[in-house]
Amino acid sequence: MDRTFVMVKPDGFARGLVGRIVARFEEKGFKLVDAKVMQISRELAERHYEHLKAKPFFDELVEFIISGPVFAMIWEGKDAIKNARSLIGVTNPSDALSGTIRGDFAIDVASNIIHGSDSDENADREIKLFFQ
Ligand code: IDP
Ligand code: MG
Repeated sequence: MDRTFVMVKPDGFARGLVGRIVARFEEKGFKLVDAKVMQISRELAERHYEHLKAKPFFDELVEFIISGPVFAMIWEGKDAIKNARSLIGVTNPSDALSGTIRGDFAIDVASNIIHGSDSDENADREIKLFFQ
């Protein structure tokens, strides 16, 4: 079974969306492997998003992700990375379909409430970064 890293970002946590997001993953058929509330350090944020360092929004992204508690999770299931990304919806909530988490709960790309790993390599890397 594949595993993926998913995280409710500070906006989703502050809005009380953790329970509904966890329910969607359970309803889809994923198995919860591990989860925790945590405050991300600046160093961890910069490592997590290091592939985006050249982007104009990088500083804003780091400030946002360390601005409050997040809910970090490991989910297990068939094609976990692909299935989780389908549940989450595309990056910009304006383009995300209704029925997806970003489509239903978010309106702005800078605060799109949830992260999901985008490849096997990044899932492994992110699980190690956040859970070891
Ligand atoms: P993803 O979260 O859908 O995988 P990435 O391209 O990995 O999208 O970008 C990471 C995060 O950076 C996004 O979830 C979003 O919060 C933020 N982001 C992406 N594009 C922009 C932008 O144009 N302005 C502000 N933030 C952005
Ligand atoms: Mg990404």
